[in-house]
Amino acid sequence: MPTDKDRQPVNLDLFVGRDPLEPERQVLGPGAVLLREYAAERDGTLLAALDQVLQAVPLRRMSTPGGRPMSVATASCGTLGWVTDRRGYRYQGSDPASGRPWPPMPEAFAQLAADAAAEAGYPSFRPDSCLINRYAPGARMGLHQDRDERDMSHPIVSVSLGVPAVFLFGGLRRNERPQRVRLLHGDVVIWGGASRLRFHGVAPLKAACHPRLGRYRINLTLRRAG
Ligand code: MD6
Ligand code: FE
Repeated sequence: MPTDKDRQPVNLDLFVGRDPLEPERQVLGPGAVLLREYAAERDGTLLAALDQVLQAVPLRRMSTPGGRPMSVATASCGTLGWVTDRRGYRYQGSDPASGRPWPPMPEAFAQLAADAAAEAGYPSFRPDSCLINRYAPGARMGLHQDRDERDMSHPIVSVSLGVPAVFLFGGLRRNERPQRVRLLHGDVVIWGGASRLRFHGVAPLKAACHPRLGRYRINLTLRRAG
């Protein structure tokens, strides 16, 4: 006989596998799409390239303009890197920690971003900046808009690797309640067009273990910043 306990719904936040009912391609809004597992078959190439980049540029917790350390550890590659400090948020051509240029963007990153963007309806996207974010358990990203890029006609391409996270995808105004979208290893979100300035963030990471990345989630955010 099934007991009451057996009838409890599965807690999907703690379930690390895929839900077979979730579509491969999910429209999140006008110009915004989630391509589930789009990067999964290239993950070995991406992770090898990531290791190379992180040997040249260390992950570090930057400070917000308010002076508080971010919970996420970051680094960049490409001709422009995203930085934050007391002076604000911006892109710049050199790493403030070393004064040296950022490492070049691996072709595997650029190609993935171009392919995913084309699949989402942005056929001529070439990124010049890749932000690498590493989330440990508890790390999060508050709701914000991406508005430091020069030309807003280019989309943002966001690649999730490692442990699952809940992506918060809001509206054009901060007070709109965000959609909660579970992102697993290999998932790619592309947002541009009418959704380019939508507020977004990442809920605090739950503790979990991924066979390749251990307790971490890595997010690659690819942009045309300059
Ligand atoms: C993420 N990151 O790490 C999403 N946006 O999954 C962002 O949305 C982001 O880390 C602008 C600047 C820095 C970021
Ligand atoms: Fe963002």
